[in-house]
Amino acid sequence: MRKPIIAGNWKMYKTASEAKQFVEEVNGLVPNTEKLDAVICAPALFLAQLVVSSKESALQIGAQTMSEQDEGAFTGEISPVQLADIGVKYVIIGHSERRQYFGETDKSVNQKVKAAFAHDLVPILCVGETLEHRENGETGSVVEAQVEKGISGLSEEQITQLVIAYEPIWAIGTGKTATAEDANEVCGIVRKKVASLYEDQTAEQLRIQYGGSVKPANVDELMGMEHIDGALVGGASLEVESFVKLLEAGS
Ligand code: G2H
Repeated sequence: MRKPIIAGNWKMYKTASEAKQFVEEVNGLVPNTEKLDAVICAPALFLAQLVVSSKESALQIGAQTMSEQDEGAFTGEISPVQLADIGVKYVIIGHSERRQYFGETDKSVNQKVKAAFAHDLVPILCVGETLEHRENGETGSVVEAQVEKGISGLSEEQITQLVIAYEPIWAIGTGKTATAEDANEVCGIVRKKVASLYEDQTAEQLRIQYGGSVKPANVDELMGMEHIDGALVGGASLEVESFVKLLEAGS
């Protein structure tokens, strides 16, 4: 049985005081940690404060990106060493917005995934196709290639700890959600691809999230699907009420 994981991705929203207030309100409302992993991936600026604010709760804190380097002259970057040092547990890697606006490639994404594991951070590796890919019938091949390149060089053990988020780019922040069947089909393709590269039981343990306009109204149906083990949630993770509803649905 795979443990469900609901992760909020706040993107570049909230002030420090709003972030602190959110976590303080959510702290007591996070369901039993045995049943679900609940994560908030906040702007880097607030991470240290939120780790402290969520110390007594099951809520875990994640970053939205990081450098693949441990340290050095890389102005503006944040390293996996620094994230791990302050108690961050998860890190989103290769979100489509990072690939689109910040030049991240499958190669750099793979380096970041490996760097995350090297410092005991759990990477949430994002993959997904554009609308054009989908209309051209290239969804499967595009996603398979992103997965294969993204996980290159990982051990069987690391695959069992990894989280892959399937996020069709056309469904991100648009209000359009893939149907649960379509999302499940692509998550199944992801698992099959991993099974072709690793042991079957390793692929069975891999957790795959769906992301793209997930909200309380559609989360049950998505989470009910065979290959969907959780959600990566942007907009609906910004309000306490809807985030808690998502956690309740996931547990
Ligand atoms: C996709 C998702 C979170 P939203 O980017 O990663 O955002 O739920 O707003 O579509």
